[in-house]
Formats: sequence, structure tokens, C-alpha cells
Amino acid sequence: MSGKLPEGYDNTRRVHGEGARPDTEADSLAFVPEIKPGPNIRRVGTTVEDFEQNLLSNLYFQRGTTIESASAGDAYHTLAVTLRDRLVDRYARTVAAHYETNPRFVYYLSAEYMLGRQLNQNLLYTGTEQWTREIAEARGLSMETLATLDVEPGLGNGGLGRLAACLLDSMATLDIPAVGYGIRYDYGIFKQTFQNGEQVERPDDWTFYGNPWEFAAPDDQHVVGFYGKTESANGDSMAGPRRWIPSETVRGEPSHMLVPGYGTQTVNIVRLWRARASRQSFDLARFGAGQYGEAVQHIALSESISKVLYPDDSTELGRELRLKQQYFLVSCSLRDIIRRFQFRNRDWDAFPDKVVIQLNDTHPVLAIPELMRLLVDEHQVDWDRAWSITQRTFAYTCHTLLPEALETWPVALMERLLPRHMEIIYLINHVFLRDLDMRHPGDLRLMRDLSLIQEEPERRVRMANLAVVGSHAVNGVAELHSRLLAETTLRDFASLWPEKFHNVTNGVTPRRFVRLANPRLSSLISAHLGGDGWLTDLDQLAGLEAFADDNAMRERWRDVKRLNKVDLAAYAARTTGVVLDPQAMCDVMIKRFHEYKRQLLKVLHVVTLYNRLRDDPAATVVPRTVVFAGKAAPGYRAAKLVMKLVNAVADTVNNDPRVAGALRVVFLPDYNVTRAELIVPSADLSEQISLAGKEASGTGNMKLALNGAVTIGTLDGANIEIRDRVGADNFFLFGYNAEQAMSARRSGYSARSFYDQDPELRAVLDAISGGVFSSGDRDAFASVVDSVLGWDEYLCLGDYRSYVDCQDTVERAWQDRERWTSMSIRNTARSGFFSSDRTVRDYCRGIWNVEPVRVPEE
Ligand code: 26W
Repeated sequence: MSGKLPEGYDNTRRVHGEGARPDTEADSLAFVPEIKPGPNIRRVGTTVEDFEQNLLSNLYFQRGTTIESASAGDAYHTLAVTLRDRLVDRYARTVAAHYETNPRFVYYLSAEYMLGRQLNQNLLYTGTEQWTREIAEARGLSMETLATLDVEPGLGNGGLGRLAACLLDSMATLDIPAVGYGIRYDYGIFKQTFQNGEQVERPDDWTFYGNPWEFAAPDDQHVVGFYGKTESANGDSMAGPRRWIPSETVRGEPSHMLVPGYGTQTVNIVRLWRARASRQSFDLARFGAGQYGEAVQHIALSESISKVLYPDDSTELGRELRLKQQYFLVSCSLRDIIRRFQFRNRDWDAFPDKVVIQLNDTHPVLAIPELMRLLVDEHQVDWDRAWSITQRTFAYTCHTLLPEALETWPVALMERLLPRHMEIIYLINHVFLRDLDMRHPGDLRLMRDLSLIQEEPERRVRMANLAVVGSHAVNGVAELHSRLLAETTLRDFASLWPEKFHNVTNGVTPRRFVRLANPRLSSLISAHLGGDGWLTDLDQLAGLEAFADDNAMRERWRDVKRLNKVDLAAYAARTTGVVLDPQAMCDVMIKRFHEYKRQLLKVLHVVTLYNRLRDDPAATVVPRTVVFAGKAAPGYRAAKLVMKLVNAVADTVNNDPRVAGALRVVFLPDYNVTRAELIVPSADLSEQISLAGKEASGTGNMKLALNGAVTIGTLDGANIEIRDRVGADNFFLFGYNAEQAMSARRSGYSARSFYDQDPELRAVLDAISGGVFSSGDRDAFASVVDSVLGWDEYLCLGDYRSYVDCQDTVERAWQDRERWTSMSIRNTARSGFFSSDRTVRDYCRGIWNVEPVRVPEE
């Protein structure tokens, strides 16, 4: 094998569509860069001196400045580029190894990625932490300053987006050939601040100072069409080929960020698409006429596609721009995937052998009709063959159970925006319903419910149905979730195609959420496990079990937690002015605000404690710090009112001398990955109190358990598996289970009956509606109290007593310090299963059927 890679294999230097250079095989091979790291392109040394040289030369040549006049920004960008150089070295060898072996690739399509800050991660993954610390200290630069300049790319809302990032990290660490595809939003998830306790959203201009971690690849742009009409290419069958003539086009320009594996050479990429206007968009004539706005209007319109992330994480809004975003992601990514496939492969039937595309929820599901369009219309593959290739290529992960989160798009909008895709969806539906009728003749209910088209009240395309019909595998993200999907939401599909349905329980990367977030705990663990092998084999944590009842270990374990709580207290004081006691139990509820997650139930408990303390200051309560953090979708009024109530209760409690020292409540603003890395290590109690059957999995619960927090929770999502693994006596369980929650409603659930029967609950609700937390304004939170005393959708009052009693059990346990510490150690020791490495192994074995490709050292 010559080792000479064909032009652009490492997906650089090939341009498609409008304004592209002519792309002839002959001329492209003429310019083939030798990418095997040869002496002349070696930029990275192996000693601290080399590293310092690399830094200085990058400061000179990349920033055009000298050490004397360098700003902190210069220092940060220089460090970033120098680390990036080291990762590029490994990336080049990864590309060569993948070219060599032409493996099956996993392509992860996600509208969201919450990658977190890159600096500390890349310092760890390049093993240059110590060197950097020494050089920085020697040059009077503080690592903290550099870290604050490291902006978090907040290209996601919550669980789904962070899971995507954890899976990418684990795929690289397990040497799985993979590429993540997403959208490079100019504005990520909004910045959250509070005014009078209310959430205020501000735009997140995350690339204002540039992003040193990305490589723009303008030559790899693709042209994406919208609207327009279709016509037959040859012959009039809808099964095509047909021609789509879009009336509007934008260019999709990629930039990629490196995704290094830990403890291995593999470096994969995540490729993020950005919308650029087509070249002739600037209207010079209008500009000349002084119509400056109009002159750039077309550019603004085109580029609005990747302008901002939609901040909703569970209610589909059906905005046209959102659908354009989804198609933009899908069209660019599929063209890129096909281009990469065609480097080494010619036969379309081999496509599913070389390509598996994981659809991260329904957001990228247009990829199914888009692949059909590209195969049938652009590559003249006949319909049935194309359909078989498509089904064998796609796999779909569902991340929710909430009916309102299952996306459906108006047929009228789809027909207008994507006329050819609507034709293809109709044909897919026709063939599917025809086969269905063969298997279940005359079963109209089945046909109506499984059809890709909802007929009433408005004709809409059911994206989840399209995902299931067009994929060879469907999975939920926790055992209960996958079971409920097969028994309720997707029941008919599951009985039609039981072999398609899988469970892959979520996981989290221990590199970011233990090693980087909690270095104190990591070194304590490594000290007891004889090294940090556990970082890539998390089941090794089981070795800590032997020390769970060891006094010396418990002492040191508590020290770690206390010091982490000191850091949290310092941050809370700095950002909110609230003074926290590091000795108090740190009770944490950190997640998106949503009624099903029941932050309100946590507030009812806080008010219960407050009432108890107020009524009997001598009452023996355990000093407790309650930490809230999380954003609400800007339009989600009910969630935002609960947020306001949390801040109101916090103000009242924190300023009431009768409870000082016993109870503190703090709402830390602008929750994101970086905040999680601060809060998780300091948590003693992890609040996972969603109504059973509503939280698909949860991943915060895993991060907290791995960092020694003990969970109080319901039998919901992955809580069940956490309890199964850490043991029932190391988990505080309360409330309805999923079946009871579903039957409670059926058996005449009355929220008011709980109010009538439970005086403590009554006192709590009366205090809230009585204006205790709103300086006497009885209307402030009336609607919150009315809604739980009314329909109480998420059975807060039904679970109140069981929850409060369980919290009392928590307090009794906390008072036995040794027992609590043993419980904490056992939670960490028994949570190895929740590594995203295990999750990726499950996907590889059960759905992707891909093998690792080892990347050689130098
Ligand atoms: C259409 C708007 C929209 C946007 C995002 C609907 C639904 C979503 C996501 C699916 C919501 C989400 O983040 N789900 C969370 O996914 C996590 C990763 O699997 C799970 O751990 C959480 O339980 C689930 O709520």
C-alpha cells in the first residue's frame, strides 16, 4: 500500500456545488500532500523544552506577538493551538489507519452537542498538564485565568446534547472510527441571569473571541436546497429518479473539532455545519441605492439557518426555521458521508457495511428520505434497493416519553419546504401500509396509528414513525424507558418488529466528570486502586468496596467532599452572595427545569423544613444546603414560575435568622457543563425525583453517584439501574413507580385529598399561596398552588408524604457519619456500569457492529 492517501480523504480540499473548483479526479490527484508525519512537518516535541518552544513559536507565528507584549488572550490561544498541534499529529495517524483498513464508520447525527470546555480536557489527553502548569507559573500566568478564557461551546440544551459529547469521547477512547455531525450555531444555549428571581435570557455569543479548537474547512462546503418544485427525470413514477429544482440555496460550510481518545492514539472529529449565503447574495445595487439592510437581507436570511440553537428541550414548536436547520444538518452530513464512502468504495450495496448512521432522537430523521433522494435521484439506484440500503444504514435513539416532545411536521410545510422529500415520505408510507395490510388485513386502527401521516386534526408527518420504519434498530436510553417505549409509545411497532427494539442504557465519561471535575477524588481513588486504569475500565471502581468501611479511607473521603464543598461555597458567595456552610449536607437538584422533573416537589420539601424550623427552632434538623441549577425553555411559563418560587423561597429562608445555620437555599445561575463540573463533586444528596415513567434515563444521576452522592429518587429512568447496582440500602427510594403513577390517574387521583389529609402539606401550600415568600402578595404563586391542587399533572401531592418521610430517613442516615460515608463510597464503587464506554460497547455489539481500529504510535 503506497500510504499515499487520495486527495481530500481526510475530508479536506474537495469542494462541491456552486463556486466549486472543477473537481476532476486527474487534477485532484496531482496535489496529494504526504500526510504521514515526516520529519519536515514534525511540530511537536517530546520534552518540556520542546513544548515551551512550540508555545513560543506559536505565539510568534500564530499570534504575531512576543512574550513581552502577549495578552492573556494571546497566551490562551497560543496554548490552545499548541495542544491542538499535538492532537493533529494523532489525528493524521488516525486518518491514515482508517484509510488503511477502510473500516465501518459510525456517523452520529445530532442537532445538539454539549462538548464542555476543551482546555483542561486537551491538557489531560495530551499529558501536558504538568508542563503547562510549570511554564505558566514560571511566566507568571495563572492557570485559572487561562481556564476562564476557555469558552464552553453551549451547542445543546441538556441531556441529549451532553450524551452525544460523552459518546463521542468514548468512541474515540475505544478506537471506534466515528464522526459526529452537528450544527455550528453562532449563538448557543442562552446565558441565564435572574432579575427579581425571574430567568432572563441573553444571547450566547460563544465565538466572539474566536474558537481556537476548530478547523474551518471552507473547501468542503455543500450546497443545500429549499422549496422549489420537482419534475420527472425519466418517466413519471414517484419511485424516481426525479429532479428537484430548489428555489433557494445556501452553502453549508463545515468546521471540525478534534475528539481525542483517552489513553490511546485515536483522534476522531465532530464536524459542525454553518450556513453561508451563496456567493452572489450581496446586493450591490441596493447598497448603492443606500438600502443597506435590503442589500444584506438575503445573506442574513441564509445565514439565519445556523444562527441560534432552539432552546426548547421537550416541546416541539414546529417552527419552519427549525425544520430548515434539521434538513440543513442532514443534507450536508449525508453528502459528506457519501463523499467519504466513495473514496474507497464503489458498490452501493456495500454502503451499509461501511456506514452506520445513528439518529440522535427525531431531529435528524429527514436523513432517511434524504438518503433515498440521493440514491434514487442522484445515483440512479432503484427504489427497493435504495430502501434496503437505507434501512440497513440507519439506527434511531429515542430520548423521551413525553408525547409533546415527539416531533410532527405539517404536511403542508414539508411539501412547500422539501417537495421531493414529501413525495418520498408518501411513497415510503404507501409501501409500508401496503405490507402492513398484508400482515394485518383490514386493521384500520393499526394503519391509522402506524401511518407516517397523522390525518386528524391536521395532516402532519410523524417523525418518530418515520424513524422506526426507516431504521434497522430502535433503542431507548434506560431499561424502564425502552420497556415503556415497547409497551406504550411505540407498542404497535414493537409487536410488528420486536427484533428492531433494543435498550442501551446511557452513560457518562469518567474522564470529564470524575478525573477533570474531581481531581481530589480521582487521586484518592487511584491511590487505593493502584493507578488510574479505572479511567478506561470503570468497573475497576469495585475495588473501592474493600475500603468502604475503612476508617482512614472514610476520613479521607469526607475530606475530599468537604474541600469540594469549600470550592462550591466560594463560587456561590462570589456569584450569588449566598454564604454556604461546607459542613452542611449538600442537597443538589441540577437539571433543566421541567414540570415532570418536579423541582416544585423539592420546593415543597424546603418549605416543609422551613416551617418545621420556624415552628420549633429547637427542632433537631440536619444543617442542609439546597442547591438548585438549571435553565427553562424561554417560553415555558409554568417552569419559569417555579424558578421564581425557588428564588423567592431562597431569599426568605436565607434571610430568616430563625433558620440561619440550619437551612440555606441557593440557585446558581447559568447551569451548563462547566457548572456541573463544579457542583457534582460537592454533592452529598442527589435529587432524582421525577414522576416515575417520565424521565427517559437521566445522566446527572450517574455523574452524581460516581462522585459519591447518595441518590434520593423514584423508580424512574436509570435511577432503577443505579439502585440495582449500588444496592437498595445505599439509595433512598420513595414514591409511585411507573405503573402506580399511570394507574393513579385512572383510579381517580385527587390532589386535594392529600391537601385535606396532610396538615404539614396544607401548611406548606397555604404558606406559598398566603404570600409568605412573596412579601404578602397572594397572587404571585397562586397559579402554581392552583395547578397542584387542581390536575397536578405530575402527582406532586400524591408523592409529597412519601418524599418528605424519605428525606427524614436521609437526615437520620446523615447523622451517622461513618454509615453515610460508607454509603457514599459504595455508590462510587458500584457505579462503574454507568461509564459511557460501556454504553458505546453496548451500541457496538447490539446495533452498530463495528470493530475498533488501532492507531499506531509514531
Ligand atoms: C422538539 C424539542 C425537543 C428537543 C430536545 C424535544 C426533545 C428533546 C430531547 C430529547 C430532550 C432530552 O434532552 N432528553 C433527555 O435525554 C437524555 C439523554 O438520553 C436523558 O438522559 C433524559 O432523561 C432525557 O430527558
